[in-house]
Amino acid sequence: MPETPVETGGQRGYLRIATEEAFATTEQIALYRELLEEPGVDPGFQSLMGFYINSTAERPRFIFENLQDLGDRRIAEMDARGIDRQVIGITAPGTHVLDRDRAVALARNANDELAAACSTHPDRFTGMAACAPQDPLQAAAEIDRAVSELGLRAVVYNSHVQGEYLDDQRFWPILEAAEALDVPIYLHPNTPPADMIQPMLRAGLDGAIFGFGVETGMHALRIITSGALDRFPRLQIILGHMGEALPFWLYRLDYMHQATVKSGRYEAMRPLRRGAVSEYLRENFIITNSGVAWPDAIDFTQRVMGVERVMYAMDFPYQCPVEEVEELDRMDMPLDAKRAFFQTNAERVFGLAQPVDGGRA
Ligand code: 1DF
Ligand code: MN
Repeated sequence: MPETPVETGGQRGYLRIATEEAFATTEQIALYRELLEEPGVDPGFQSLMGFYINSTAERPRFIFENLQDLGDRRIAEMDARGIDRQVIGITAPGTHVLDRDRAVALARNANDELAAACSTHPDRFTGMAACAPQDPLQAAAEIDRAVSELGLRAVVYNSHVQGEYLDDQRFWPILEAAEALDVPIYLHPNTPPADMIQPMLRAGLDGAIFGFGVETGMHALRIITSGALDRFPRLQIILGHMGEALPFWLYRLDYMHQATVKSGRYEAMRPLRRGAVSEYLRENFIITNSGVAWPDAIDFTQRVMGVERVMYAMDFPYQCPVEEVEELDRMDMPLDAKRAFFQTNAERVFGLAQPVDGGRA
Protein backbone atom coordinates (compact mmCIF):
# COMPACT_ATOMS: atom_id res chain seq x y z
CA MET A 1 0.00 0.00 0.00
CA PRO A 2 1.46 3.40 -0.90
CA GLU A 3 2.10 5.72 2.02
CA THR A 4 -0.16 8.70 2.54
CA PRO A 5 1.91 11.71 1.51
CA VAL A 6 2.91 14.12 4.26
CA GLU A 7 0.47 16.98 4.42
CA THR A 8 0.25 20.29 6.25
CA GLY A 9 -2.85 21.20 8.25
CA GLY A 10 -2.72 18.86 11.23
CA GLN A 11 -4.53 15.77 9.88
CA ARG A 12 -2.43 13.55 12.13
CA GLY A 13 -3.49 15.46 15.22
CA TYR A 14 -0.59 17.90 15.23
CA LEU A 15 0.91 20.63 13.14
CA ARG A 16 4.57 20.29 12.23
CA ILE A 17 6.57 23.32 13.35
CA ALA A 18 10.19 23.15 12.26
CA THR A 19 12.31 25.26 14.57
CA GLU A 20 15.88 25.54 13.20
CA GLU A 21 15.35 26.69 9.66
CA ALA A 22 17.84 28.93 7.88
CA PHE A 23 17.90 31.83 5.45
CA ALA A 24 20.57 34.14 4.03
CA THR A 25 20.34 37.68 2.73
CA THR A 26 21.96 38.98 -0.45
CA GLU A 27 24.00 41.39 1.67
CA GLN A 28 25.23 38.51 3.85
CA ILE A 29 26.44 36.51 0.87
CA ALA A 30 28.18 39.54 -0.64
CA LEU A 31 29.93 40.15 2.69
CA TYR A 32 30.93 36.49 2.88
CA ARG A 33 32.37 36.60 -0.64
CA GLU A 34 34.48 39.62 0.34
CA LEU A 35 35.62 37.98 3.55
CA LEU A 36 36.66 34.78 1.76
CA GLU A 37 39.10 36.88 -0.32
CA GLU A 38 40.81 38.38 2.72
CA PRO A 39 44.17 37.00 3.86
CA GLY A 40 44.12 35.16 7.17
CA VAL A 41 40.40 34.38 7.03
CA ASP A 42 39.11 32.14 9.82
CA PRO A 43 39.77 28.51 8.79
CA GLY A 44 36.33 27.28 9.85
CA PHE A 45 34.59 30.01 7.89
CA GLN A 46 36.78 29.25 4.89
CA SER A 47 35.93 25.56 5.13
CA LEU A 48 32.19 26.10 5.56
CA MET A 49 31.22 29.08 3.43
CA GLY A 50 34.05 28.64 0.96
CA PHE A 51 32.31 25.36 0.20
CA TYR A 52 28.65 26.47 0.12
CA ILE A 53 29.31 29.62 -1.89
CA ASN A 54 31.66 28.11 -4.47
CA SER A 55 30.84 24.43 -4.90
CA THR A 56 29.03 23.37 -8.06
CA ALA A 57 27.84 20.05 -6.58
CA GLU A 58 24.11 19.39 -6.36
CA ARG A 59 23.57 19.56 -2.58
CA PRO A 60 25.36 22.88 -1.98
CA ARG A 61 23.59 24.40 -5.00
CA PHE A 62 20.17 23.36 -3.66
CA ILE A 63 21.07 24.72 -0.23
CA PHE A 64 22.51 27.98 -1.48
CA GLU A 65 19.48 28.75 -3.64
CA ASN A 66 16.92 27.86 -1.01
CA LEU A 67 18.68 29.84 1.71
CA GLN A 68 18.03 33.00 -0.25
CA ASP A 69 14.27 32.60 -0.65
CA LEU A 70 11.74 33.77 1.92
CA GLY A 71 8.74 33.53 -0.37
CA ASP A 72 6.78 31.15 -2.56
CA ARG A 73 9.67 28.81 -3.21
CA ARG A 74 10.20 28.22 0.49
CA ILE A 75 6.47 27.72 1.03
CA ALA A 76 6.41 25.14 -1.79
CA GLU A 77 9.36 23.28 -0.24
CA MET A 78 7.54 23.33 3.12
CA ASP A 79 4.34 22.02 1.53
CA ALA A 80 6.29 19.22 -0.14
CA ARG A 81 7.59 18.13 3.28
CA GLY A 82 4.46 18.65 5.36
CA ILE A 83 5.88 21.58 7.32
CA ASP A 84 3.18 23.92 8.60
CA ARG A 85 5.51 26.53 10.03
CA GLN A 86 9.20 27.32 9.93
CA VAL A 87 10.95 29.15 12.73
CA ILE A 88 13.66 30.89 10.73
CA GLY A 89 17.02 32.39 11.63
CA ILE A 90 20.00 33.80 9.75
CA THR A 91 22.23 30.96 8.58
CA ALA A 92 25.47 30.18 10.40
CA PRO A 93 27.82 31.87 11.04
CA GLY A 94 25.53 34.89 10.70
CA THR A 95 27.18 38.12 11.78
CA HIS A 96 29.76 36.43 13.96
CA VAL A 97 32.63 36.44 11.47
CA LEU A 98 32.31 40.11 10.52
CA ASP A 99 33.79 43.28 11.95
CA ARG A 100 31.63 45.34 14.28
CA ASP A 101 30.13 47.81 11.80
CA ARG A 102 29.32 45.23 9.14
CA ALA A 103 27.87 42.92 11.76
CA VAL A 104 25.59 45.64 13.16
CA ALA A 105 24.31 46.54 9.69
CA LEU A 106 23.78 42.93 8.64
CA ALA A 107 21.83 42.06 11.80
CA ARG A 108 19.59 45.05 11.42
CA ASN A 109 18.89 44.52 7.72
CA ALA A 110 18.42 40.76 8.09
CA ASN A 111 15.94 41.31 10.92
CA ASP A 112 13.99 43.79 8.81
CA GLU A 113 13.87 41.36 5.87
CA LEU A 114 12.88 38.41 7.99
CA ALA A 115 10.18 40.39 9.79
CA ALA A 116 8.75 41.52 6.45
CA ALA A 117 8.55 37.91 5.23
CA CYS A 118 6.90 36.88 8.49
CA SER A 119 4.25 39.59 8.04
CA THR A 120 3.62 38.40 4.49
CA HIS A 121 3.24 34.78 5.68
CA PRO A 122 2.15 35.04 9.32
CA ASP A 123 0.64 31.55 9.28
CA ARG A 124 3.83 29.91 7.90
CA PHE A 125 6.89 31.84 9.16
CA THR A 126 8.16 32.84 12.60
CA GLY A 127 11.43 34.76 12.86
CA MET A 128 14.45 34.69 15.14
CA ALA A 129 16.53 37.85 15.56
CA ALA A 130 20.17 38.21 14.61
CA CYS A 131 22.44 40.53 16.56
CA ALA A 132 26.04 41.75 16.44
CA PRO A 133 27.74 40.43 19.58
CA GLN A 134 30.88 42.39 18.66
CA ASP A 135 29.03 45.29 20.33
CA PRO A 136 27.06 43.70 23.15
CA LEU A 137 25.09 46.79 24.22
CA GLN A 138 24.08 47.49 20.64
CA ALA A 139 23.18 43.80 20.25
CA ALA A 140 20.88 44.03 23.26
CA ALA A 141 19.22 47.11 21.77
CA GLU A 142 18.76 45.34 18.42
CA ILE A 143 17.24 42.30 20.11
CA ASP A 144 14.82 44.61 21.88
CA ARG A 145 13.91 46.31 18.60
CA ALA A 146 13.55 43.01 16.75
CA VAL A 147 11.25 41.55 19.40
CA SER A 148 9.30 44.63 20.54
CA GLU A 149 8.94 46.40 17.20
CA LEU A 150 9.40 43.72 14.52
CA GLY A 151 7.70 40.82 16.29
CA LEU A 152 10.56 38.32 16.05
CA ARG A 153 10.20 35.59 18.68
CA ALA A 154 13.72 34.45 19.61
CA VAL A 155 17.39 35.24 19.16
CA VAL A 156 19.54 33.05 16.94
CA TYR A 157 23.10 33.11 18.24
CA ASN A 158 25.68 31.51 15.98
CA SER A 159 27.94 30.32 18.77
CA HIS A 160 31.47 31.62 19.28
CA VAL A 161 32.47 35.07 18.06
CA GLN A 162 36.03 34.68 16.83
CA GLY A 163 36.78 32.38 19.77
CA GLU A 164 34.73 34.21 22.41
CA TYR A 165 31.82 32.67 24.31
CA LEU A 166 28.68 33.93 26.01
CA ASP A 167 29.93 33.09 29.49
CA ASP A 168 32.28 36.07 29.10
CA GLN A 169 30.58 38.86 31.07
CA ARG A 170 31.26 41.23 28.21
CA PHE A 171 28.33 39.53 26.41
CA TRP A 172 25.91 39.43 29.32
CA PRO A 173 23.82 42.38 28.05
CA ILE A 174 22.65 39.90 25.37
CA LEU A 175 21.60 37.33 27.96
CA GLU A 176 19.97 40.06 30.02
CA ALA A 177 17.95 41.34 27.05
CA ALA A 178 16.68 37.88 26.09
CA GLU A 179 15.68 37.09 29.66
CA ALA A 180 13.96 40.46 30.13
CA LEU A 181 12.04 40.13 26.85
CA ASP A 182 11.18 36.52 27.67
CA VAL A 183 12.53 35.17 24.36
CA PRO A 184 14.76 32.12 24.01
CA ILE A 185 18.26 32.15 22.53
CA TYR A 186 18.77 29.48 19.88
CA LEU A 187 22.45 28.61 20.34
CA HIS A 188 23.23 27.45 16.83
CA PRO A 189 26.53 25.79 15.85
CA ASN A 190 29.48 27.42 14.21
CA THR A 191 32.66 25.76 13.01
CA PRO A 192 35.25 25.54 15.81
CA PRO A 193 37.49 28.60 16.29
CA ALA A 194 41.03 28.72 14.89
CA ASP A 195 42.65 27.39 18.07
CA MET A 196 40.37 24.35 18.20
CA ILE A 197 39.74 23.38 14.61
CA GLN A 198 43.00 22.10 13.16
CA PRO A 199 42.86 18.38 14.04
CA MET A 200 39.23 18.26 12.91
CA LEU A 201 39.91 20.15 9.71
CA ARG A 202 42.68 17.77 8.71
CA ALA A 203 40.23 14.88 9.03
CA GLY A 204 37.25 16.61 7.40
CA LEU A 205 35.39 16.60 10.73
CA ASP A 206 35.12 20.35 11.38
CA GLY A 207 31.61 20.94 10.04
CA ALA A 208 28.11 19.67 10.77
CA ILE A 209 29.37 16.10 10.93
CA PHE A 210 31.10 16.64 14.29
CA GLY A 211 32.92 19.96 14.82
CA PHE A 212 29.64 21.90 15.08
CA GLY A 213 28.41 19.70 17.89
CA VAL A 214 31.64 19.69 19.88
CA GLU A 215 32.01 23.45 19.65
CA THR A 216 28.40 24.26 20.49
CA GLY A 217 28.01 21.62 23.19
CA MET A 218 31.08 23.11 24.85
CA HIS A 219 29.59 26.60 24.50
CA ALA A 220 26.43 25.48 26.30
CA LEU A 221 28.51 23.86 29.03
CA ARG A 222 30.56 27.01 29.49
CA ILE A 223 27.34 28.97 29.98
CA ILE A 224 26.27 26.50 32.66
CA THR A 225 29.55 25.98 34.52
CA SER A 226 30.48 29.69 34.52
CA GLY A 227 27.42 30.45 36.64
CA ALA A 228 25.84 32.71 33.99
CA LEU A 229 22.49 31.01 34.58
CA ASP A 230 22.65 31.85 38.28
CA ARG A 231 22.72 35.46 37.16
CA PHE A 232 19.96 34.92 34.52
CA PRO A 233 17.93 32.08 36.04
CA ARG A 234 14.88 32.44 33.77
CA LEU A 235 16.86 32.47 30.49
CA GLN A 236 15.89 29.72 28.04
CA ILE A 237 18.46 28.41 25.56
CA ILE A 238 17.61 26.16 22.64
CA LEU A 239 20.15 23.60 21.49
CA GLY A 240 19.78 21.72 18.21
CA HIS A 241 21.17 18.38 17.07
CA MET A 242 19.74 16.48 20.03
CA GLY A 243 21.26 18.95 22.48
CA GLU A 244 24.64 18.59 20.77
CA ALA A 245 24.81 15.22 22.59
CA LEU A 246 24.78 16.76 26.08
CA PRO A 247 21.90 14.55 27.34
CA PHE A 248 24.07 11.52 26.62
CA TRP A 249 26.95 13.08 28.56
CA LEU A 250 24.85 14.12 31.54
CA TYR A 251 25.77 11.46 34.08
CA ARG A 252 29.48 12.02 33.56
CA LEU A 253 29.09 15.79 33.51
CA ASP A 254 27.32 15.77 36.86
CA TYR A 255 29.82 13.41 38.46
CA MET A 256 32.94 15.17 37.19
CA HIS A 257 31.56 18.65 37.74
CA GLN A 258 30.85 17.89 41.38
CA ALA A 259 34.27 16.28 41.86
CA THR A 260 36.06 19.16 40.14
CA VAL A 261 34.27 21.89 42.08
CA LYS A 262 34.87 20.10 45.38
CA SER A 263 38.60 19.84 44.75
CA GLY A 264 38.85 23.54 43.90
CA ARG A 265 40.84 22.70 40.80
CA TYR A 266 39.81 25.62 38.56
CA GLU A 267 39.09 29.24 39.32
CA ALA A 268 36.61 29.21 36.42
CA MET A 269 34.59 26.34 37.90
CA ARG A 270 32.95 27.56 41.10
CA PRO A 271 30.01 25.97 42.91
CA LEU A 272 26.67 26.55 41.21
CA ARG A 273 23.60 27.73 43.11
CA ARG A 274 21.49 24.85 41.84
CA GLY A 275 24.33 22.34 42.23
CA ALA A 276 24.34 19.93 39.32
CA VAL A 277 24.89 20.61 35.62
CA SER A 278 21.80 18.49 34.90
CA GLU A 279 19.58 20.90 36.89
CA TYR A 280 20.52 23.69 34.51
CA LEU A 281 20.15 21.58 31.40
CA ARG A 282 16.65 20.55 32.50
CA GLU A 283 15.50 24.00 33.61
CA ASN A 284 17.17 26.39 31.16
CA PHE A 285 17.44 24.41 27.92
CA ILE A 286 15.13 23.15 25.21
CA ILE A 287 16.46 20.62 22.78
CA THR A 288 15.57 20.12 19.14
CA ASN A 289 16.23 17.10 16.97
CA SER A 290 17.61 19.08 14.02
CA GLY A 291 19.67 16.76 11.86
CA VAL A 292 18.73 13.74 13.98
CA ALA A 293 15.62 11.95 12.70
CA TRP A 294 16.32 9.07 15.05
CA PRO A 295 13.42 7.90 17.24
CA ASP A 296 15.66 6.17 19.82
CA ALA A 297 17.64 9.37 20.42
CA ILE A 298 14.44 11.42 20.67
CA ASP A 299 12.92 8.94 23.12
CA PHE A 300 16.05 8.97 25.30
CA THR A 301 16.17 12.77 25.28
CA GLN A 302 12.49 13.05 26.19
CA ARG A 303 13.17 10.77 29.17
CA VAL A 304 16.22 12.78 30.28
CA MET A 305 14.82 16.27 29.63
CA GLY A 306 11.05 15.77 29.87
CA VAL A 307 8.57 15.70 26.98
CA GLU A 308 8.03 19.47 27.33
CA ARG A 309 11.66 20.22 26.46
CA VAL A 310 12.22 18.33 23.23
CA MET A 311 10.94 19.79 19.99
CA TYR A 312 11.05 19.23 16.29
CA ALA A 313 13.44 20.88 13.82
CA MET A 314 14.25 20.06 10.22
CA ASP A 315 17.28 22.28 9.46
CA PHE A 316 15.98 23.35 6.07
CA PRO A 317 17.61 23.66 3.61
CA TYR A 318 20.68 21.84 4.95
CA GLN A 319 19.02 18.55 5.82
CA CYS A 320 15.48 18.16 4.62
CA PRO A 321 14.54 14.76 3.16
CA VAL A 322 10.80 14.13 3.36
CA GLU A 323 11.57 10.57 4.48
CA GLU A 324 12.76 12.00 7.79
CA VAL A 325 9.35 13.57 8.38
CA GLU A 326 7.67 10.26 7.59
CA GLU A 327 10.03 8.41 9.94
CA LEU A 328 9.19 10.80 12.77
CA ASP A 329 5.45 10.57 12.07
CA ARG A 330 5.79 6.81 12.54
CA MET A 331 7.54 7.10 15.92
CA ASP A 332 6.10 4.81 18.56
CA MET A 333 5.05 7.65 20.85
CA PRO A 334 1.70 8.61 22.43
CA LEU A 335 -0.16 11.22 20.38
CA ASP A 336 0.02 13.86 23.11
CA ALA A 337 3.81 13.50 23.31
CA LYS A 338 4.05 13.63 19.53
CA ARG A 339 1.91 16.78 19.51
CA ALA A 340 4.22 18.32 22.14
CA PHE A 341 7.24 17.40 20.02
CA PHE A 342 5.95 18.66 16.69
CA GLN A 343 3.71 21.52 17.74
CA THR A 344 2.83 22.65 21.23
CA ASN A 345 6.31 22.94 22.73
CA ALA A 346 7.25 25.28 19.89
CA GLU A 347 4.03 27.24 20.37
CA ARG A 348 4.90 27.71 24.04
CA VAL A 349 8.61 28.40 23.54
CA PHE A 350 8.09 30.94 20.74
CA GLY A 351 4.84 32.36 22.11
CA LEU A 352 2.73 31.37 19.12
CA ALA A 353 -0.81 31.63 20.41
CA GLN A 354 -2.56 29.60 17.78
CA PRO A 355 -5.37 27.02 17.61
CA VAL A 356 -4.58 23.37 16.88
CA ASP A 357 -5.49 23.66 13.20
CA GLY A 358 -3.27 26.71 12.91
CA GLY A 359 -6.33 28.73 11.92
CA ARG A 360 -5.88 27.35 8.44
CA ALA A 361 -8.79 24.89 8.31
C1 1DF B 1 25.25 22.62 7.84
C2 1DF B 1 24.45 22.09 8.83
C3 1DF B 1 25.33 24.00 7.69
C4 1DF B 1 23.75 22.94 9.68
C5 1DF B 1 24.60 24.83 8.51
O1 1DF B 1 24.67 26.18 8.43
C6 1DF B 1 23.76 24.31 9.49
C7 1DF B 1 26.00 21.74 6.97
C8 1DF B 1 25.72 26.76 7.66
O2 1DF B 1 25.56 20.61 6.76
O3 1DF B 1 27.06 22.17 6.47
O4 1DF B 1 22.97 25.13 10.18
N1 1DF B 1 23.07 22.35 10.76
O5 1DF B 1 22.52 23.03 11.65
O6 1DF B 1 23.12 21.11 10.90
MN1 MN C 1 21.29 24.56 11.45
